[in-house]
Amino acid sequence: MRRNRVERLFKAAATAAILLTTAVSLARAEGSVRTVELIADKDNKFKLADGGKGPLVLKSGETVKFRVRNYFGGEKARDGAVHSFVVRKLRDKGWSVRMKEGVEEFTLTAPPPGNYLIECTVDCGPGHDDMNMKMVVNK
Ligand SMILES: [Cu+2]
Repeated sequence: MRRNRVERLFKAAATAAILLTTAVSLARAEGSVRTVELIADKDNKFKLADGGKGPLVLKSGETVKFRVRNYFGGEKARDGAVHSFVVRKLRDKGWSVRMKEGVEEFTLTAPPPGNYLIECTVDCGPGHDDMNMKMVVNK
């Protein structure tokens, strides 16, 4: 009888410890991801969340969760994309995302240090040819 209760208590404690460890590691994983908010605006310009024109500054190797608010700028592609988010040099690493109206989220890894250019490749309307934002990646 008494032994059963001790065993049960021990099991409960072990379960609690596992849950706690899981919660801590989840919190840690989330803490290492940086969220960057951008606007692909209706005037066909990329803007930082505060409306600034950039550059966007990242740290090489960091995990970046992009949250882009997309607004229709006069023209959209057949697939419904109103803008895209493309770094030509990094296309094969996932830096090529077509975006529809509303919020698009995607997670990427910051590349080696250097200067890059984020471009829109969708014919989005007036000003499209200059729709880009400089991106500086530091060590
Ligand atoms: Cu465009």
